Amino acid sequence: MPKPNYSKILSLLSSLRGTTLVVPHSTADVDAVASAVALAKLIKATPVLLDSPSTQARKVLAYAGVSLPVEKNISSADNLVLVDFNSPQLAGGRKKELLDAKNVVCVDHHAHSDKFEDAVLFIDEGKCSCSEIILDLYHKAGKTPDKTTAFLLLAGVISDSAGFKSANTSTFSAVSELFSLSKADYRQVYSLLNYEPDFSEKLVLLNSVKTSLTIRAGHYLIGYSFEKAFASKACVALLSSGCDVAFSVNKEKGKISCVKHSHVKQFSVGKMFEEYAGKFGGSGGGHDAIGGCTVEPKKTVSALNYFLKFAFDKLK
Ligand SMILES: [Mn+2]
Repeated sequence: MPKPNYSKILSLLSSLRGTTLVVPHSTADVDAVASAVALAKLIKATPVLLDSPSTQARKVLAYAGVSLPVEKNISSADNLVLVDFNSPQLAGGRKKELLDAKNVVCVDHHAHSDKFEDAVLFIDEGKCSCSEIILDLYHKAGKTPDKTTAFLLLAGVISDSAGFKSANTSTFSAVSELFSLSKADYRQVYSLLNYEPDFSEKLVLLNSVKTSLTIRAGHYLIGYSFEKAFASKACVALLSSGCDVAFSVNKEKGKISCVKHSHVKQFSVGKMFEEYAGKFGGSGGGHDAIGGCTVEPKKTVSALNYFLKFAFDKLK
């Protein structure tokens, strides 16, 4: 993948004519809503949602005093800038409208095998959050995010780096800049992002550990379990309980998620799904340590077996 050219994408975004909506993925998380609000401010566009955001994103927006409307009429805009996603798979029930839109630009940090075909894609996989990409666009434009925008971007970086677990060196300079611009208090941001999970979530996570199956591959343990919700958190629960690689599987929907510990260097989760989900009639992608795919529901178990064997062969 060529090195992302920030000057080029900034001049393209700044030269968009007519009305522009900045749109995060379906069930937008903190990184996605922060990126939408901040980028819209930078390029004088309007941030909107496809549907209601995640609980965490709702809390962060409310704390920051920012409200984002759900836009019913996406197709009336001249341009769409999609943030924190580049695949129609992440558009939820609004997939068709986005596929039909004319001028689409994606600004993202994820790899995905099923990308918007006619869109201009700007993907910096080196960033652990889309918020860091947006901050770099501010730098390129010679602008400084205001206090509220800096706070949102800060929350975006902290939440998408999973509390710095997937951070890299440049994440810390971004975070230090955003702390001083937002004058935010770390404990306050931390407690905002680490709310008490609701009861159903606690039950799902405990059950995922209780019912998980494990495979030994050399010194490593690969765990998997079947859930209908909280997939990536269920994987993290397995990692905290001793697994090195964890899968969470939703058979009804054909969804497989995977998270691995950062000490597992033998393969990239995102690349694995990007490359092989197509064998099972689906698509997928993600990052080095976290990713997911959606396959034909009746092929879920064969896909799971394939990915378990893939991880086993890399680790044994
Ligand atoms: Mn993100």
